[in-house]
Amino acid sequence: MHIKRPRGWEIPEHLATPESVFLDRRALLGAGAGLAASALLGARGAHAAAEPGLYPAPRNEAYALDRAVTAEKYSGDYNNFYEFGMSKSVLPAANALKTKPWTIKIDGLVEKPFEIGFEDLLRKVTLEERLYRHRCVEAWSMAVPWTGFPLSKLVALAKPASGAKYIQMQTFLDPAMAPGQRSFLYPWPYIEGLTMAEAANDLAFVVTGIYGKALPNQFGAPIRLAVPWKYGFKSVKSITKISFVAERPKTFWEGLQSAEYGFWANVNPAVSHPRWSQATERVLGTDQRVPTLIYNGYGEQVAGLYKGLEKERLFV
Ligand SMILES: Nc1nc2c(c(=O)[nH]1)N[C@H]1C(S)=C(S)[C@@H](COP(=O)(O)O)O[C@H]1N2
Ligand SMILES: [Mo]
Repeated sequence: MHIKRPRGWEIPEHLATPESVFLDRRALLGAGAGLAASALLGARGAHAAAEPGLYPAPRNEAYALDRAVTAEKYSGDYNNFYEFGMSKSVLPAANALKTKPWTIKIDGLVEKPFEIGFEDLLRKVTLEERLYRHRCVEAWSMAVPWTGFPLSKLVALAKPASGAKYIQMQTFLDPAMAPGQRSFLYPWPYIEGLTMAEAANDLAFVVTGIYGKALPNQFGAPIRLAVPWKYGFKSVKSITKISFVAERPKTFWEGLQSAEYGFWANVNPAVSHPRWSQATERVLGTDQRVPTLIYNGYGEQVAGLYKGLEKERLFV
């Protein structure tokens, strides 16, 4: 069966962005629809009261795109989330992800280890929306409006000790909930990490929402990372533990195949993956391949992080 999909340039900009969501919301509020609003609150109960108006968050215009936003119908049903299966169609399986309650443990080289509930964490930060590119190591890409807050804010809350050199982030471990974790072929749980300098960079973003709403499960609800200058596998999903450590973390993909997936994983079109070229990328929702950019186009903000590290495998 052949389904004709609109090409990227055929999708009107207003459909490819969550603008319509914003407009609907403004219309509702603007109409002074007190009755409608309280009816909504009544219907949604405690949740609505606990998260008053977090989404959509104001957009930070400093993070602009050179391309159209990828519509959710493409990005939301083409995901990598190995905990729920090895295919791209993990959306139905990810329904099993239970995100309430959700606790994040902060430990390692910090002033005082602690645990914080996801809702409590949200009360300590200010959410903003940023348009980011995302480049998977498999050579597909998308551009999406993430909602979240700078990772540096979380680091400040954690109060790391001076001996902390890396921040390690870990996904939940629950084979009963996540069928993929029943496979012994993978070094569960999923672990990722950054240097403290990378974590302090403005671009490193803790994500709690997308398309002007809380993260749908398949995107890594309720809280994930977005480090857009690195290959997508660095952007760890559904984080339950953040550890400040002195040694470089052994990451999930390194544990699996270190020759192909390293610690740094900075995007570079000139450095091929051992099994394919990284020169171009397929943009989700289009038939187009476009040139891949060094640091995925974010070199101005991040290239300085790697001065003096030229001997490292920075681009694998
Ligand atoms: N816990 C966890 N995080 C993960 C993955 C995963 O399988 N498990 N896949 C990674 C990869 S390879 C990519 S490309 C992105 C995909 O994010 P998306 O599904 O929101 O597009 O998530 C990354 N984070
Ligand atoms: Mo990826």
